[in-house]
Amino acid sequence: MDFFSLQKILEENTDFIITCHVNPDADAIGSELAVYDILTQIKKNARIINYSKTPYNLEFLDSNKVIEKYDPGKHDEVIKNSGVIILLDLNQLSRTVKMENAIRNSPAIKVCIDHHTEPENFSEYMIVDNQYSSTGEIIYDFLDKTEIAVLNHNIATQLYAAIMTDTGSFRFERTTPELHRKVANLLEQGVSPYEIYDQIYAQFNLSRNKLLGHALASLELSKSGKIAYMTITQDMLKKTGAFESDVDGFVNYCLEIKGVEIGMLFFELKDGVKVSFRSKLDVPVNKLAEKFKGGGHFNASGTRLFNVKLNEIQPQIVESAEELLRNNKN
Ligand SMILES: [Mn+2]
Repeated sequence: MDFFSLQKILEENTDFIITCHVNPDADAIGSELAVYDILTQIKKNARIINYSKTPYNLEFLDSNKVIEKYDPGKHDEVIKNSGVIILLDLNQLSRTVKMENAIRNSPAIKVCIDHHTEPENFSEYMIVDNQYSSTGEIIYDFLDKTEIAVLNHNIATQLYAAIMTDTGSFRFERTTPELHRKVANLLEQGVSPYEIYDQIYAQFNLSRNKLLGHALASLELSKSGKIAYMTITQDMLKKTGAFESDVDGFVNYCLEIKGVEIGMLFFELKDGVKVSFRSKLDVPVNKLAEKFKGGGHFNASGTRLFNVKLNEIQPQIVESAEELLRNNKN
């Protein structure tokens, strides 16, 4: 679908639901709030309903507290009766966890705007392009091309937060001259890079940094020395009082070791294991995630495995990562 077809859908409908993936990041939350502002500007009814609670370091983005946490009793009817459901920063309906059935069964038009690989084709209205740095950048282009609404200070803040975080503060591969030109236009709206960075990355609870200490202490290197991995257990969470969302970004420390090409974070869930993969430029860790029922981007991916034990799955995944590196050299 192109931007003008999307514009038409927004203009021709009245009631909208906006949602994103489980454990939302700033790209998800910022994109939602930007789309919400656009819809509000063109006098539409919009609600943001998310499966997960907003992480506390992103709450400043939702200063009017419009994001609702999913409650089946309250929201299943709303999802059923809405005209359009806009899904952001995800391209598989299962990423909405317990909202999936309500969304799948709703007769609403489903619009998907995303930049991940391997989309599930659940709708004819999809803008999915993994050449984009972030979902926020797609929203930027949509606004820029269609001029459906005004790029105001709030939208600029949301999109800046989305783009800054998904580019690793403007260092990942999709950080292009064009992207910087777009971001310059966001800054023209008076957005403060210092303030947004500070809110997202420098206002954590002490418990999060204590957990980071445990994570760093758990670091191990694989035989080849090219894979570094850390492990977070439920016990560490309990000890420190940190949240699952606090581990966002920890995995990047694995790549900050000389000679390491793949970084992995193993997070023990109550009923399984969550694994995050990161890699240096030419190593496709999306392949690794796909091998273990997950997905994502070339350099950043992940998976959730249920009914497996950490100590059993960890050596298997480390070995698969070694294999990927061996094959990648050929
Ligand atoms: Mn994203």
